[in-house]
Amino acid sequence: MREAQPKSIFLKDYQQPAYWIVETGLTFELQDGYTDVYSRLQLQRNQSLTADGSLRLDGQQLETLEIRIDGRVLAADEYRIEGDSLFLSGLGENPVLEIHTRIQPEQNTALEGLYRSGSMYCTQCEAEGFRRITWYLDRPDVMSVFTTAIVADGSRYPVMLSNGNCVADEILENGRRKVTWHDPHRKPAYLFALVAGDLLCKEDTFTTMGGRNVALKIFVEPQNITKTEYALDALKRSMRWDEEVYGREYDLDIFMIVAVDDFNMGAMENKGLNIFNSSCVLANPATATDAAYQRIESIVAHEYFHNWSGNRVTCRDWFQLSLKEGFTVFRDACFSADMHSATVKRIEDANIMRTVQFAEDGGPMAHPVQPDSFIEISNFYTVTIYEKGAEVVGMLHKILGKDGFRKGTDLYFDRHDGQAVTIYDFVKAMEDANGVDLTQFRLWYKQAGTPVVSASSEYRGDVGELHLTLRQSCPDTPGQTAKKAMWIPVQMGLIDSQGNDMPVNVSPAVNADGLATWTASSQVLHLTEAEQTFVFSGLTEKPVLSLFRDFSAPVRVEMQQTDDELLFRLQHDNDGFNRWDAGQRLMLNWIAQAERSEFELPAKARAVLAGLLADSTLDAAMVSYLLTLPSEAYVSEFRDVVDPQAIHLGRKRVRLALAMALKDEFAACYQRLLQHGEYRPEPAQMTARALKNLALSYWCEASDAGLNMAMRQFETADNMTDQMAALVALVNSGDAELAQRSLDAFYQQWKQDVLVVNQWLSVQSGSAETGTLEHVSRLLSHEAFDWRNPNKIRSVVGAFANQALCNFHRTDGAGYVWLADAVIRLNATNPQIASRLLTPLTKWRRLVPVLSALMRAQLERIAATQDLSPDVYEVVSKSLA
Ligand code: 0A1
Ligand code: ZN
Repeated sequence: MREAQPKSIFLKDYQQPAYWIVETGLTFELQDGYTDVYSRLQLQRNQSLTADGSLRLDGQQLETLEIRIDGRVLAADEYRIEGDSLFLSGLGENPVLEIHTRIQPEQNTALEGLYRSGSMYCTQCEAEGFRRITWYLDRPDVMSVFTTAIVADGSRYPVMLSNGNCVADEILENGRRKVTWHDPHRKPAYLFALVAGDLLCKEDTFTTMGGRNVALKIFVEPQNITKTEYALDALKRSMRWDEEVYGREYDLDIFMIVAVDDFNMGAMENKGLNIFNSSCVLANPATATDAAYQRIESIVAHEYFHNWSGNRVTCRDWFQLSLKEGFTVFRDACFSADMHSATVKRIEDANIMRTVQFAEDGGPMAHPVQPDSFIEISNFYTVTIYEKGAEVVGMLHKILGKDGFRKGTDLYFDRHDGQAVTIYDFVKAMEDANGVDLTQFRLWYKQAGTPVVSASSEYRGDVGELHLTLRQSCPDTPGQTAKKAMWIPVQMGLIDSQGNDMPVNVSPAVNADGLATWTASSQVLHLTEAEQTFVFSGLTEKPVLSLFRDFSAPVRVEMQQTDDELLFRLQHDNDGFNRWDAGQRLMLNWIAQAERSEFELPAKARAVLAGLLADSTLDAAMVSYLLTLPSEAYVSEFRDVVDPQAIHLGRKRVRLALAMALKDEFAACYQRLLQHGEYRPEPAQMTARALKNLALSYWCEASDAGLNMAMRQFETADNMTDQMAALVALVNSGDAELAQRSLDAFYQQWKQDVLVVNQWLSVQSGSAETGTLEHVSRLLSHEAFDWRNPNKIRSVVGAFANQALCNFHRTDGAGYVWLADAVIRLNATNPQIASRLLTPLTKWRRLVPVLSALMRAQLERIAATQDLSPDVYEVVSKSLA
């Protein structure tokens, strides 16, 4: 373990800075091997503090060449550098600070600050990357107007970009080119960006609702210029949607997107200059799957929406991260729901919550949507901050209704435009705009852990009443016990024997605090106490309960329903999300049963599933989800003790039983949905392909005819969705020789295309059949692999540890050793990625004892490694605590 352990930072310690930075002038001299950065900061003493003229600035891995205050060069004894801090003293009210630093983008493998990706320079400054560029007050509440000059060899870097508008472009006496950008909007340093490279640009324009003409530009490496159309289209649709749904207009004359191959995350919302992981922006039909198209659409929208939720109104400190992320994920989710199917989007989001977020909430890294403390902020770009944060905003939407919610966001944007604010301010705007008290609701931001709601009901036929008792509790999480009851919106319905919703008359009308218990317009029951009983009256028959429709709250629901009731709801529930939920519960029961003995699909269930497959009036994408078994990770979240090998076996048996029992139906469904004509990434075609390829995957498992069809589809497909689906089917066919032959052919066809090759890597690493330890180890020395590229690491190491659970959880523990080796290696080069890869190892406590001990031993080995980064240290130490 390291000598001086990194320290936690606490929300309660927040203090305003001693100085503000009114203006920031930057000049970057890009040279081979190093970059000189000249900054000129116009400071202003913070009047609200009794500051004494001393100041601490943040900096990391900087070579400090000169510091001037008000034009005077400081002698070495006039400032102090200690670790990552620069201390200055004796500053006046409005000093000008000029600093010359030298940095080495070429050596920057952490991909934070200024770094090289291929032949270009780019930046990533969120959360604390700017301090790797120059000494600064690198915190989101310090907002400044930036002017940035880039000086470089114009022939090698014809494109030089930064935030805002280009205000000058000149050739210097020495022949180098200097391009200057000015961003009129005050912003924190985390939104700063710079790009320089030999890039091509795809252009378009957008006219805003106020009549402003905006130039839209996507910059890519030349070979990718044919992959920009869809992102541009998604961008225009996002801009229009934000005007229509939130009344938000874009505010600069230019909006730019740049695609880079080496990027730690998906994308970044830098003001006017979004930088994207190339996998989240580039697509054409031959190389991108429908899933990739949809990911691109939602990430383009997400980053664009940040222009208001994040940039115009930003975060006071990083404990408020979900203020921008939760809200923006909610916004992009509604956008995707509007572009495609709202039900399907809800299913996908609930699936992530249950598979990944509930796991986080139940593990050692559990934290509230507004954390109280952290060691390394990079570790807090989590599903809790993003997805649970979005769910919390979604509950506000459910509680306030569409119009009330919009009143709240209008007030929030108006009130706080240009400010760095808190989650409290966001909720306050919702309260003030609607005249409601959300004090109890705020607990959703403060309490970690997944609440459990258990439901029990009793039907009293003689009086036509159903008595429903709901109890809520929330498990202890690290540092938090004895949680209070939360405000949980329960969207619900009562279904009669014909499958119709019955009228709801509920009492009592108000709870102990006088709050209404039922909102008829949204069909929401408000659970606000630890235990509440609701009486539904006027019932002419015993209803089937449908609770938490539309996944109305991020909770675990415990409710006894028989397999027959579940099957009934799978068939009849008027809420598409709950049809899926009922089906998943049923399948969980089947999997548990199949772990113990051979499984045969019950005749009744067979009939219902066959009916779904044949029903062409249903949304095909929804049907494909209804027929998809819960993943092994999903199943694990419903177990107290996890035995990955047993779950794998149970799931495999159920899958085979479904495939065999519905063989003819799958074949017919596949044939019915075969598409002719040109591929287009549009909703109607996408949903049909989703179901067609699901049918193919089952059909393959049941018969040679299906397998032959997969081979044909693999060879003849004119689009990646179909080719990839066929490849996955062949890889998982159980015929090792066929799998390898298909993988080889695919690689030969696509080895020139990095993004396709990454998909090829992840298909094999993530497969139970091919993703063996021996195989993934060989992939690490394949020409297509590169330890410096996060996408490739995710495709091989991430896919192995998160998807092929039976391989990762080998009973000899070798999978854990292998992952720990990867983490230790990456700790030295890219701590953010190292730390993210650790997640599967944090789950050791719930595993069966033998595996648990083996996994823990690997965490201990990592903990004992020299020079652990704060990122890895935090996750490992919290996991072992
Ligand atoms: N704000 C970005 C996410 C992001 C965060 C950190 C990064 O680098 C460490 C990069 C991107 C978003 O929400 O899209
Ligand atoms: Zn975001």
